[in-house]
Amino acid sequence: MQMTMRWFGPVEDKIPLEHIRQVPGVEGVVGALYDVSVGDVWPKDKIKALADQVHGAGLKMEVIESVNIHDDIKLGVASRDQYIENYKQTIRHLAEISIKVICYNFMPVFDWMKTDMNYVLPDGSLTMAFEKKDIDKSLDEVVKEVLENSNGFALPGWEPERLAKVQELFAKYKDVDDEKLRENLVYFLKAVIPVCEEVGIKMAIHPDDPPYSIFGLPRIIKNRDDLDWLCNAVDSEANGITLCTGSIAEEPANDVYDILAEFTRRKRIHFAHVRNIKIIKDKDFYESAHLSPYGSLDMFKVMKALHDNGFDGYIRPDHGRFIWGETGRPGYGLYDRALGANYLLGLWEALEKQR
Ligand SMILES: [Mn+2]
Repeated sequence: MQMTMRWFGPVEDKIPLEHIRQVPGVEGVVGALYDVSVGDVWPKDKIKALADQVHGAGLKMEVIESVNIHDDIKLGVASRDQYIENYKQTIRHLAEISIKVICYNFMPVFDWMKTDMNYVLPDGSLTMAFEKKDIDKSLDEVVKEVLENSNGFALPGWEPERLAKVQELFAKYKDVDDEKLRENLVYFLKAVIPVCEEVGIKMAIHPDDPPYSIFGLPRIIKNRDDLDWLCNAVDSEANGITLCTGSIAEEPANDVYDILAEFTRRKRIHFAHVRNIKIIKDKDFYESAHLSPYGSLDMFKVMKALHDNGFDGYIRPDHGRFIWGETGRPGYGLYDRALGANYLLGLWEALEKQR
């Protein structure tokens, strides 16, 4: 198991690599290029420059989050073939710089959705929350609120230039239902997985966040059966999963521990996002501190499901709250993610020593 933290690069992230290096037990960062348009080939020299910088700080970079999928691939229009060729080239470039895992998602329009970016907890810390009443507003209103409450930081998957045309994007997806989206994902995977096998990279799909339809958009990676379908659609270890405990748990009917155990056993979980969420009522929730008593998930059971089934992939504490006066990109402060990483490492050490 390799503990990592996400890092948004020298321009986008105000947290220095040197600080991440000082978090005990964190061996690497999960990186990405943020100055390449979605759909374009990632130039090898830019990937190498990023990797060199990370390595220079004494950290590894073996996971990319994310190489985003162009909408034309999700929509299944003719121009997708060129974008898929570009994606294959990016995979080859990443492999040459020793990348092992590519996290991606196949969600139309939004990579994730929260309704409150500065939800205040009883201890005064700030976190992200999702409340259904706030999503029943108009689409434009919801998008505007999220973008305005990002503390001035670009939000991953919420590129303002893309979301400025959100109504246009929605119109394009009007004829894409779950079935069509599944076909388009399989078309993409059948093209890229052979390249991954050849160069030794694993794809790892992030589940839908939240794992149910919002604004009438199709959703296909929501639960155990969807993950089973994905694994069978292209039966290769290179066709894997980023298991995000928070996203999966946002649907209370999902059994997070069983899902973790099954897909770890099946060797398909290459990357784990481990965070806790607190269900407020029905499907409303906020992202809590990582410790079990603060959320609705039992984090010992989460780590045990990974550990006891032979997990040897990458893990990161996913999001954190803002504490000790820190501000920045919502979910990605240093302090609470560092606390989360160390709590998870503590649970792991106990599991290892009890073996
Ligand atoms: Mn996640």
